[in-house]
Amino acid sequence: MPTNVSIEFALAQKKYEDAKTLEEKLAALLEMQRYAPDHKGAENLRAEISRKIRALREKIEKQEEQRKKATGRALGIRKEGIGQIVLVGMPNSGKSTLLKALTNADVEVASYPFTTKEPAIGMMEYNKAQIQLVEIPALIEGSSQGKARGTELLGLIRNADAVALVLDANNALYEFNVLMKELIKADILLNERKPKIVIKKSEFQGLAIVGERYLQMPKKDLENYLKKQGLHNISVIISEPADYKKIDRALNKRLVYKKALAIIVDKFGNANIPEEISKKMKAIVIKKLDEEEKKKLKEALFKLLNVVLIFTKKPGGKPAEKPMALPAGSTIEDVAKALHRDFYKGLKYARVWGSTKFPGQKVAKEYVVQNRDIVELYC
Ligand SMILES: Nc1nc2c(ncn2[C@@H]2O[C@H](COP(=O)(O)OP(=O)(O)O)[C@@H](O)[C@H]2O)c(=O)[nH]1
Ligand SMILES: [Mg+2]
Repeated sequence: MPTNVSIEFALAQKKYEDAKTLEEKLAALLEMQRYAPDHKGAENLRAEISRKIRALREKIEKQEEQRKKATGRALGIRKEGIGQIVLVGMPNSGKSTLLKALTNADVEVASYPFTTKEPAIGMMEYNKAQIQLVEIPALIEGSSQGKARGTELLGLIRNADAVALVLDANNALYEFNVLMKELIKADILLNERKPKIVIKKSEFQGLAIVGERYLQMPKKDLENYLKKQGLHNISVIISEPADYKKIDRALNKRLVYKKALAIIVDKFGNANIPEEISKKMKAIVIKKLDEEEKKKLKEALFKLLNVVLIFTKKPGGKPAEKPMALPAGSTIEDVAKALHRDFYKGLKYARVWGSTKFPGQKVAKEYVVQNRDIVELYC
């Protein structure tokens, strides 16, 4: 190794040497590559880094395939209701207490850690819809390295629709930081937006970059960056300002993005919400778990799912007992599609009670429905 490397390079190299997982190693190598000396004498070094990156990518892909197979077999809790939210926290934070208070689940609440050794499932009612809550056995520092069945537990989180972090008020910020760190290491990002960058393998030779005007680096540099990683035949479609961090995220196929909130369990009546937490996600302090607090919690948990509940009705009839859940932003046309193919084909207009100015107002197919609307379709 040449001695005239930058401090950034040396630090990245240290990260590489300390890295425990393949993903960490890859991240460190990419950093080394970025800071590698560019003079002629360092050619071998650069080539070696590129070689290592290519080999690691292949290894990660293989590992990923195996993991996928394993997930199909062992992991994943069958989803029920309109969405699955996992309760994630460190030992003794109050997960079981919450699950018990919000659902019909019969779980053990105890003052010693690791009481809950298997995921516990409960169904929470919200406006006649059912939301599945799953208490995940406690995460700890090192879960992402497989400690305390971490790989399996993080797999369950990866599969869920949304995440509620359950934090003990006495230690909220510490617990928050540990959980966030473990989740990030497991490639689970909370409340982050997926970059609007699509990277696809291409059947054609060469790199095609679309959306060059969004690049925050010279196009040539990005091309070199990708080529050095062994990515020669790909197309990159960029639809928003993009720096290397965003490009790396788009390249990392293992990343998942989840909506999240924090529930701070205040056992001694002295909780405040640390700014570091509220900057990242909505945080709710729970003191007594009375009806009012439960209502607030249910509302916030429902919001995480980003769906609207729609009650359909037949002309002249009563609204359906149970609502249907559709992605937020759905239209009358989507309601019809979800209900029945025939409705969708013959749809003319609808009447809506709830979000419209007048009860039973006539609306067109393109009308965007809101939560708890009652909808009558006309074919
Ligand atoms: N005072 C008080 N104690 C709580 C509250 N929530 C949980 N605890 C206590 O904290 C301990 C751990 O609770 P548990 O729900 O089993 O935590 P888990 O390990 O995260 O499932 C138990 O002794 C609970 O009684 C709360 O809201 N107020
Ligand atoms: Mg528990």
